[in-house]
Amino acid sequence: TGTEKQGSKAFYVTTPIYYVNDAPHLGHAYTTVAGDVLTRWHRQRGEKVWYLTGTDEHGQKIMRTAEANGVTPQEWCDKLVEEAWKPLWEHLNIANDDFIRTTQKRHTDRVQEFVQDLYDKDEIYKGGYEGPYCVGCEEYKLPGDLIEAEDGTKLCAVHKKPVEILKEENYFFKLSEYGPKLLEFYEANPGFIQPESARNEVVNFVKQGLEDLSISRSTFDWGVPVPWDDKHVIYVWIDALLNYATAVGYNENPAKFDETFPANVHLIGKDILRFHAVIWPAMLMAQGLPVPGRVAANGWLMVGGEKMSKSNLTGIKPQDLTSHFGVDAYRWYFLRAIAFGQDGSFSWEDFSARYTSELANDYGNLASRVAAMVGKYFGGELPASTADGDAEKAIHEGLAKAVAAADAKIGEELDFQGGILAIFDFVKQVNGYITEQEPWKVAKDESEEGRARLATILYTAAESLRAVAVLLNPIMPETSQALWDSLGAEASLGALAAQPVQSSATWGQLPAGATVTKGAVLFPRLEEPKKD
Ligand code: ME8
Repeated sequence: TGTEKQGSKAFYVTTPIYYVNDAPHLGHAYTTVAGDVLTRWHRQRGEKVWYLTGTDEHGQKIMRTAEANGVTPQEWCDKLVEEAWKPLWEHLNIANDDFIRTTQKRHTDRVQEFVQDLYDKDEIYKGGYEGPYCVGCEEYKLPGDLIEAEDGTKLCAVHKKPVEILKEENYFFKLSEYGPKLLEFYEANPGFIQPESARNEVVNFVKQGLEDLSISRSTFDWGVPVPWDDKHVIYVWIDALLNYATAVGYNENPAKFDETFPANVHLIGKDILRFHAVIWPAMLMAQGLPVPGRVAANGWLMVGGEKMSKSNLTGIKPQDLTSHFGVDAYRWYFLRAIAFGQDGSFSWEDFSARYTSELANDYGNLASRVAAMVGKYFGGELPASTADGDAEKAIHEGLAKAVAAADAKIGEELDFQGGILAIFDFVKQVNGYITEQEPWKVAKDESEEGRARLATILYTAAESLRAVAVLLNPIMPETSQALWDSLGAEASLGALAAQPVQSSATWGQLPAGATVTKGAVLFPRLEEPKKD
């Protein structure tokens, strides 16, 4: 599949580069957290990974926002990037390797070279275009992309705002010539577009025939100048898509470029599917560059039945949720609650209910009970397991199953929900094991046999938690570390992030004698419940 790494190539993951007309919201954080989990998962497979995010800073939308705020576009972008975007990714523990801004020279120079090269190859010509344009999308719209207001005004179906009729003399990329090649490519690479519904949408769109693409604008100047005609700036989407190449050394650092490009996974929202699954591969084909392994579209986070957007936020910021539930629970919740690729709604009630039952009760309580019992019955020194029976074998098997399922689902299929469920099914199994084995009763039997039985039960539970800490580390790194510390695992096994997921089911890694302590409560009881 496209997500496998080849040879010495790094596993390269990207998010969209976000428009900085406003601060990030839950929707942006959703895609970025998903990318971070995928990144950490592959790192924990021992792979070399490169995770890129950044900001899209050119175009009319940004220019108008800056004007409305009485500053230059560059000043606006600098402020938003430093005060809103970067701090949120830091707050959410996003482990990106680079942050590209499209106003950086390392980007703009390379964009000019790329476009000049296409011009020299006769892939670009001068022509005219007139049509409805949505500034929100920064895109000329086709008739099928429009809806009609009650008074007959044509609206963009995404933004529900009037489109503007734009007439320009522009440069065009011969996109129409790439239809057959793209269809052939989709056919040969069925995993290229995920999910299936997105793939079907793109295939149908391309089958209808592609029009050439206007790749320059001459009615405003906030963009990268067209190198052979400085009355034009390069269309913001051409500029933006190229970030995936310029950030990893296109035309600048061949060694870095070869070991990184193309992306194994471009994570995007389904609103920008055509750009990534049609225009971007066509641009690369035109240059003879390799096309990405996969374009994975997440669904929309909805509020009140509408796509959550900058103008439709209902006032909930990522920080409002992290201050109530904590950063780890936040990272976990959206991937757990929504099947990746499907739309999903957020509600305080659902988050609170899942937090309490799955994180605090199932996971957090298990961790604290086991540590408390090792403390109470064995003075905090992990006993050896000497009396494994059928119940223990069932746990070993359950763990092996959970690891295989989680690795396939998260690492390969980008089915984050399925992977998380597989891990939590195992957590439930361990809870069931303790309930059945009743160690508090076994503890009353002070015979040698009784002690051996108690030791085996507690070792089995602690060793299970050792694996759970490893498996959940990509999703909830802070709580996994706290659990790792509480199990005293670092002393014998080393750093948590260095534990390979593939071998996490190998039984017996936590040595007898490990110092188990009752650490901080992983998921504290929530403050008074919040309501929508
Ligand atoms: O489109 N639900 O930037 P953008 C889920 N600059 N995901 C959402 C979302 C929601 N309600 N709202 C936003 C752009 N997203 C371009 C991208 S890439 C070369 C250029 C996420 O600021 C989702 O990933 O409008 C979506 O694709 C992205 O934010 C759009 O961010």
